[in-house]
Amino acid sequence: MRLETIRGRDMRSVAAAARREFGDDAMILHSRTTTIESVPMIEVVAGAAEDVDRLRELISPGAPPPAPRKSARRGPYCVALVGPTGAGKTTTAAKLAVSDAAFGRMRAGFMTLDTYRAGGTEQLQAYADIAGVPFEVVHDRRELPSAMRRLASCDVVLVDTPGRSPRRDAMDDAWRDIFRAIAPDETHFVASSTTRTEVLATALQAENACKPTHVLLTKLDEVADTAIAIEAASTLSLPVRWVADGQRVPADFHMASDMLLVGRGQAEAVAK
Ligand SMILES: Nc1nc2c(ncn2[C@@H]2O[C@H](COP(=O)(O)OP(=O)(O)O)[C@@H](O)[C@H]2O)c(=O)[nH]1
Ligand SMILES: [Mg+2]
Repeated sequence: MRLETIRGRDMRSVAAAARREFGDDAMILHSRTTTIESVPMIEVVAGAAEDVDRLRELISPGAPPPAPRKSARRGPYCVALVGPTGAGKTTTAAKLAVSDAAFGRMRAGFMTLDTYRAGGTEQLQAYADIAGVPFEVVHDRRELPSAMRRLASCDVVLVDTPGRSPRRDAMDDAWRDIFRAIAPDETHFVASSTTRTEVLATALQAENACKPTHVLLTKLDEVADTAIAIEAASTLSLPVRWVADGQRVPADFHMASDMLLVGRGQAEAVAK
């Protein structure tokens, strides 16, 4: 799949350039205004129609964040975050708990399995205190049932994890054992947009055992070119519901479709 970032003075000229590049069925996935040496410019990410359609499916909001399936048996809806250390999992968990783009008015709770890294629990505890969100630390599988009972009044539980340790060791096995017992309803592979796509693909493979259901791209603010994030979504081939573009909780958190796609009508009008 090939996408191109095309810049020009106005939409007409970038659309013409997109058609030269991809033929008459060129489509525009994303557009924004930018300035280059103080000159206002339109920047678009364009591709062939079939590629753009496939990406739209991956990035479309799809079903809204699911209604919690609360029952005595199932308990709160569990959304887990996995992925490399430093990708933004803990910050994103905090955003998910309080952002309107996530679960709206649903009552969220935190659970962390990040118990052996220095500062692992404190970071999320601090967010929990500020937001008034219940917080549970689980060191061991045997602690899980009681932690879940204490979170039973929540609609959704956000599960933070340590990320893969460089060596796959006993610590790694310990949290993965708890993770399997939780069996989250959704598992988002949290990935920094600044990481090269090949490296992300390997990191995703390393998390296979956690069965990721989505990709959540962070640090969009640190990439100059949105096409990079869009290509990462394409390579990882999992749906992308949410993205993050900064450190502010929860302001820098959005629906992926709002950040990465232009409206379909607009895209088609542009491509004509
Ligand atoms: N620029 C930027 N920084 C972020 C973003 N998300 C998280 N961070 C920062 O990245 C660093 C690591 O985040 P953290 O949540 O601790 O990552 P974790 O190890 O995956 O839990 C922190 O300094 C965060 O403030 C983002 O979207 N943009
Ligand atoms: Mg963390």
